[in-house]
Amino acid sequence: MPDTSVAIVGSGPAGMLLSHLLDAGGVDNVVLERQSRQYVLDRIRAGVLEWGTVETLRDAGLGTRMDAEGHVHDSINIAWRGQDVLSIDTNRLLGKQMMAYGQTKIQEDLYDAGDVRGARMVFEADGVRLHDIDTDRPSVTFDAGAGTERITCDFIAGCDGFHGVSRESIPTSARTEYDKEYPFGWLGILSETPPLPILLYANHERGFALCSMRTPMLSRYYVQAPMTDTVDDWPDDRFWSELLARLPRSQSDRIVTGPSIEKSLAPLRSYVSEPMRWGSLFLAGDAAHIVPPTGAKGLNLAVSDVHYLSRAFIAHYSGDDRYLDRYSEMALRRVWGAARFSWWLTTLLHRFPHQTPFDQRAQEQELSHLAASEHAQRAFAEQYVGLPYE
Ligand code: RFL
Ligand code: PHB
Repeated sequence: MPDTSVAIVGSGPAGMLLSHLLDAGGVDNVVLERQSRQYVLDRIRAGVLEWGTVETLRDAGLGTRMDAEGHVHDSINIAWRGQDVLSIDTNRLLGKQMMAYGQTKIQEDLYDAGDVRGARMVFEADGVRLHDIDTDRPSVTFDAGAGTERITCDFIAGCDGFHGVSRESIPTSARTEYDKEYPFGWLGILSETPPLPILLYANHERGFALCSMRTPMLSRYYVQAPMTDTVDDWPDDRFWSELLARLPRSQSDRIVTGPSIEKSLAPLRSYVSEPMRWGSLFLAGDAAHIVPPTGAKGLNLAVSDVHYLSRAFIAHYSGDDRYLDRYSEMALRRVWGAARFSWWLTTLLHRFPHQTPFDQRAQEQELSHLAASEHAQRAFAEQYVGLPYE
């Protein structure tokens, strides 16, 4: 008998949600996390959930605090030329909304639920290694005090993010990588100020900007910045004046500024590694793919991967391997939809090095067309709110 059915590497949203759903489906699992619990909780990341994510969390019994504290968005707003603001009302167009609820809180909810159900989680598991993934008796080892501990299992779920070990355990000859780096990053701040009530993306000659929220007294803002900058190049005064300069007056006049309580610079990248299964190893979330944050898709893709993967493992233990065999192709269909949309929106809204006045006008024309065409808005809305699960 193996020590567990599924060894899960990584306790981010993908790993912890998978553990939660497997427990609910009666499938034994162990989670190994390289960092401490507090370290994972302190990472500031995503903020906008697709409705499919909201419903997955609710169905898993993880929706109570999200429903009490989350903020429902009916629209996505895009500004350009420092004047026009287009509101794409996804609720009117499609009857679908989004939820502003921080990844930090989802992570807390998942750990708290793990404590309640007695989840087996190992934090600060150094030197995790995957073994025999091309057999049906794989194992995972990690450094444990005096020596090495080994966990044997039926399957390994690689939920260890972009810099994890799982993807790299698949022979390079067996996978194809699709990669695109962007020549800028996002400088993000959190500030204890009342946010704009709307989610607002801005295309501007000075560069992209985004206004988002966490709670009624916690705002999240981003500006495009060169990756050669550091956060020290961006004292609060510079950040606020740059943010305000990139927004139309109608919006910048409503922004309440204040000291930042967090500031970080994140690179933008599109990356997909195929297939998402190799033998007994299944990848989910950022371990298999990265999207630039412009479409707010990364966390949502992690949740849809885990939706497919948990269903596949649970069905396997009732003698049905249909979903397991099709996991990679099913998950990748949604991944590529989001990868394309995130790339397109990044290209539309950012200022690229060597961008000419022609390029700028072409971006603005595409936004004007979006404003004029309900068909174009529907196509945008359909992708922003998230493609349906299969
Ligand atoms: P994570 O969250 O990176 O978790 C992986 C976990 O694995 C651990 N790990 C290991 N554990 C054991 N052994 C090893 N060798 C290990 N190596 C790594 C790590 O410590 C970590 O705890 O991946 P996961 O679970 O796949 O979740 C993905 C999301 O975190 C990510 O896609 C989103 O944050 C992306 N993202 C957004 N997604 C959205 O859906 N909506 C958004 O609004 C949104 N905004 C964002 C974002 C990401 C951002 N940054 C910082 C890149 C905004 C930003 C600025
Ligand atoms: C955020 O609130 O952090 C956020 C919102 C929208 C995005 C990316 C990040 O596209």
